[in-house]
Amino acid sequence: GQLFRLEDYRPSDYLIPQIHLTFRLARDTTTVVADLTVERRAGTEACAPLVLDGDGLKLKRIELDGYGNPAHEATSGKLVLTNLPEARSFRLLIETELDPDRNKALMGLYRSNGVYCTQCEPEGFRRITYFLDRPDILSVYHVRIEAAKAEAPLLLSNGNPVAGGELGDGWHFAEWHDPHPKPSYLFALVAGDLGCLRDSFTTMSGRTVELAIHVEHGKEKLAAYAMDALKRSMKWDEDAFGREYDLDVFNIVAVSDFNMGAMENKGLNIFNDKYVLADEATATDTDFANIEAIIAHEYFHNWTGNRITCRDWFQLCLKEGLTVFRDHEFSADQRSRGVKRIAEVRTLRALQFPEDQGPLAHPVRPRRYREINNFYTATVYEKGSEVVRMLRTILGAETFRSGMELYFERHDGQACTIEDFLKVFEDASGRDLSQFGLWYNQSGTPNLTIKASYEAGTLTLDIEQSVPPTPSESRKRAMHIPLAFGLIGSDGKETGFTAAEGATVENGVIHVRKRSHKLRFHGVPERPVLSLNRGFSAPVTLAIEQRPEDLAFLVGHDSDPFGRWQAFNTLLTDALIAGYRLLLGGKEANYQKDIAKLAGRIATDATLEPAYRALALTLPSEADIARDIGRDIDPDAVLAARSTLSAFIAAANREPFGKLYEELEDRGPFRPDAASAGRRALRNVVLGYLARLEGGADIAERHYRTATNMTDLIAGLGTLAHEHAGSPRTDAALADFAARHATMPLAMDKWFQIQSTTPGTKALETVRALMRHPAFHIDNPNRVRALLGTFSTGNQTGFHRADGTAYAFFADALLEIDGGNPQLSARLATAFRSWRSLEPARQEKARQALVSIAGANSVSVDLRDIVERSLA
Ligand code: DPP
Ligand code: ZN
Repeated sequence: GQLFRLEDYRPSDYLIPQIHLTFRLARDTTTVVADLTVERRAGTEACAPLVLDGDGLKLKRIELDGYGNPAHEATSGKLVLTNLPEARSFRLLIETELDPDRNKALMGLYRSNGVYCTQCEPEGFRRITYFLDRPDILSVYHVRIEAAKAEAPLLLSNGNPVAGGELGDGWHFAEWHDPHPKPSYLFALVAGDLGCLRDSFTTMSGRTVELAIHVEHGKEKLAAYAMDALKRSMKWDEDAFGREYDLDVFNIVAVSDFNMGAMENKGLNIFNDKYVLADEATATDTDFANIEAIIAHEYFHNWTGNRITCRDWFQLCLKEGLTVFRDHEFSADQRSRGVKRIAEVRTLRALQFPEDQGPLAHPVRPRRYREINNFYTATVYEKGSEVVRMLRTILGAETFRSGMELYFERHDGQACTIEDFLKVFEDASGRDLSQFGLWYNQSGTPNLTIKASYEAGTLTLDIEQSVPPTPSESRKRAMHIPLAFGLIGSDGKETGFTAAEGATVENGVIHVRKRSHKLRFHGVPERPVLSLNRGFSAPVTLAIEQRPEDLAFLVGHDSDPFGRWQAFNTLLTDALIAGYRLLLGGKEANYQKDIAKLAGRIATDATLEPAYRALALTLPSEADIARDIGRDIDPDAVLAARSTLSAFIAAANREPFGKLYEELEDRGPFRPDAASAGRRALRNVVLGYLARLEGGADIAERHYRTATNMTDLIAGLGTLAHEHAGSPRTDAALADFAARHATMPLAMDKWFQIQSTTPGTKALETVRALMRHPAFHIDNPNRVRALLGTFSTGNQTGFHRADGTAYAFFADALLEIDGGNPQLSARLATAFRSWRSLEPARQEKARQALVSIAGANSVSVDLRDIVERSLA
């Protein structure tokens, strides 16, 4: 693959202000006529060739200003026109022929369950027609769709509907016009036979917008929650950001074959149905929360992404980091802010930290790529969101808001860069943000090492920052790290200080800007307990010696919910790592009574939200523990340490946990709201503990049998399957679940997922067998992710079994998937990214598997890019 470099960007010689597209849809031969108005950019020489992108295209016809066959050279990947007219502007007509049924890559035009649909971000439009397929080319689209009425009664595209009617022979047509100039990656078309849930929304200026969610017939009711989330999102964006919707209609379509979560096409969002369809019988509380977040995310893109888009794909975080930040804020407002923040941090650490600390590390705004599809990463999205959040922390909420206003005002209708984004905040605040800008340009997770000492009213913090070397960046500059903090006195209240010197301290935030600071707080009345990085104000790792009794004190007294959660999490992690080391040394893991007591106290503290308690009592995952150990990892010992701590906490809390389990039983009608979900979450965490005790299998089985919603059903089944794998009652429950959900693919995904995550060496045989199950479809990304994705990322002992056979199996599976869907195989291959942190024998076997992929015939650019960077 070619290497693309940020510094090579230059504007296109030509613009395409208008495009008129006509689709004649048929399963194997769809024709597309693109009628382009092309304009030479001022300053471009008249002899400059026009080079259009294509990908696997078949050119049927080409006309220039009405004349056939102008001077051109066409391959499936490119169309080059030369000897163009002297006039600044001309018309170009291009006809291509597509075969949507054979498109298994799910980019461009394809069919999912008989529905024609498109995915064009980032470079799928070039699989539909030859075009300047780059985000800085903004065009007004007019789209005409013709199809057989029986096959596709519903015809949708971007913008507003402007015409429609019969064509004879059972065919019909519809025309759509989108007045907002947009990049090609936001183009969308849907045609098929779908059911629909309708509603409407009145905007802040009083305009009525017709809302529709299109789903398979019979599933309309399952879109109700998504519709509600959409209306709440529209209202929230008006209230929180002053952003109003700008078309007469807003359509959402749910399809079952989709590489991403969803896509923000202008006025026509296309969703993976996993993030639309939900009711209590089919979706877990996590699914409900994800639907709410992703509906919001795609809707918010209308302003951050669509009205203001990216100049080039290096700037992807301009829309994604900002839009994730916006959807996080939305969810925080709809649910519990403290709980939401803890969940965000857990996700960031689970997905982004390992990326930043391994061979696939890249800056939030990368400077190089071979395959842009591989940069839809946790770094661009989640760390990108953290960077926006830090900006708000540094500037304050009000100045941040004026910066955003300025951004919308100054850049509406443009394709922008990160520099444009930072500039509005510099202008709004009068501050120099050049050091802060390093967050976009420098990869790696910064570390802060802090030593604290107290003497005679003065608290001294010795703060050192370092950013570890990452691929192609060995030397790092000092970053601007906003560290929110609190000093807590022995009475549990914040203690003050009279002055601080050695670093800027304002509004509860220490501004770390140099490699080292000696920060002195004067006038501190007693030795305080430190609460640092409150609310996880900066995405960094912290190394600080804190006494267990200070951490326990924070668990009970920090006014910051994240700080409380973090303190307990640190205690748990320290205990787990100590247990792991004992087990590796051939000893038994042993744990302090205090930690079990603390767990019991948190579980039963009625002043704390149940959702918070559930998060606090969830032990760090095996992957979390492995990440904190960092090197030479033996996943079997990690699992053993975790299981023994869990059993230890359970044994010490048998009674209170048992009581809590009874008290929390849901007796009323199902409600998906955050508070109800929090109670279910706490009860299911407690179930996990109780299941470790004698009689645990009975409880889990009863939980499964009496469940009245998917959340509880899955909790019961998962506990049975993971703690009592292979037992007759587990097999019976799995068979029962499959029989009840055979016609519900999203529920069956969970069935695959539960089995692929059963710990231990046997899982490989299970996964192999499930790949031959009639319900396993290698073309369906959700199913592949449920079985193989979960196995590789969610089953540490199964995937990393010591003999390396799971790696070899997985490598073969990746190559098979790669033949149809390279984007999916490449994404799955990232499961190998932390291979160098394993113990040496496993490392070697993982390396061999990667090498075997690299050496295979016909590996896609996507997969090769991941494998080669992982090996580098
Ligand atoms: N559809 C993906 C998202 O919204 C890519 N834009 O994040
Ligand atoms: Zn997005």
